[in-house]
Amino acid sequence: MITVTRPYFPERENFDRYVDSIFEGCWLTNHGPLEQELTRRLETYLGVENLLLVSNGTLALQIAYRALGIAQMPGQYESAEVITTPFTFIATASSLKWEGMQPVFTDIDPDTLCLDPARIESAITPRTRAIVPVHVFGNACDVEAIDALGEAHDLKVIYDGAHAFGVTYRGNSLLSHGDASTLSFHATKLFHSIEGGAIIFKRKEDLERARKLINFGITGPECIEELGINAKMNEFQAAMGLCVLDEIEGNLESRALVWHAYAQALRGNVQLQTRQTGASLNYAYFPIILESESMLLEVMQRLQQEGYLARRYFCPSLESLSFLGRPAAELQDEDVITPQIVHSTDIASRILCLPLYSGLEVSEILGAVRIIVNRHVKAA
Ligand code: T4K
Repeated sequence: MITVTRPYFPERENFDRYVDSIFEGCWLTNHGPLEQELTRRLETYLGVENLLLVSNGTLALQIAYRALGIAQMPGQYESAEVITTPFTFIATASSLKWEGMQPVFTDIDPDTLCLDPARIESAITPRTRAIVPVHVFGNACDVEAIDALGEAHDLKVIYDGAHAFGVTYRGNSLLSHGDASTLSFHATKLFHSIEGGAIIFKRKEDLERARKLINFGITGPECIEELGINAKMNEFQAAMGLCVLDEIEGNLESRALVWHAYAQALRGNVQLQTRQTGASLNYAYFPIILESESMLLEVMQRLQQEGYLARRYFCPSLESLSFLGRPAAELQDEDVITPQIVHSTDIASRILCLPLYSGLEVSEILGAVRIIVNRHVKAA
């Protein structure tokens, strides 16, 4: 079966060398030498400063909220609101709710699939503390417009860049926008450390605070400065990250072949995500948007019959999940705004991500392409 993705497995001898160094050094976690090396190398590779490695991309978001002071702390303030997109993986919104904040969903641009900046301003209330946009499938958000809104309304901006590893925008790292950007290094990502993630802060002081928070708030042998959690990356995660980074160029080249083969065969036959001008491609995902949900279900079934497991990223649109909604009492409040979501619901019902990973042969995807094109031609 050709699955939607497959983890990148680096050269075994390279991984063994890093693992040998772990055994020799007798150091497994808590800011070990490989974690430090990976931090330095990622800062260089990505062209960023103030990068903090953490144990996964969900905790990266949660720690960023805490370090920037927007997460609700008991008794501090009630019902902090954060504007975010409903068209994303559940972790973007659940991390907010988990931290005691209320996600307020505003609609996406139906072409780029990212948060539409024009819809953000009318959703801002006195309770709004931040904006959490997502670079969906590695496509850059309209960062200029969103950063400007954050500044104008004194809101923190945290970009969920889980899909945006290595993406540049107008020559600089896309991840250098906002007060912070987060990454996921989950096994299914183009760069991974089995599980893992990172936060890239604009300001050094936020990085330093976050460094404390991921280690229980501890700053010295007998010094616990504030409430923290355990969100550290361990040495085996860092070893995998280093090996995957060693081979990142080949990984990207292999993905690019598949991505461009899909694009060439499908452009004009089926709707594709509109890429942001000035942003580079990282070949993380290949989504297609079909004409209707019934056509999507039919295409998915035909693909599965032929051995292709495409996935409905992202479905459902998150505003439909009642556990992310407001408590009933809050809905009575006069200043509560519930923006209308049209595009995200529509796109979520008819979008499909095709198999894409390093090592997938172009010849292996041709069957999938044929099924999609034939179905489209029949429908037209
Ligand atoms: N923000 C955004 C925008 C995100 O997309 C994500 C994660 C996060 C935040 C949170 O980051 P993390 O806390 O996860 O670091 C997968 C990933 O688990 C998840 O990391 C990712 N986004 C999401 C988009 O995709 P599932 O539920 O689709 O994973 P799963 O287990 O169904 O795997 C997908 C395919 O990969 C399978 O068909 C088989 C293949 N696979 C998977 C694994 C784990 C393998 O072949 N081998 C493997 O070891 O969520």
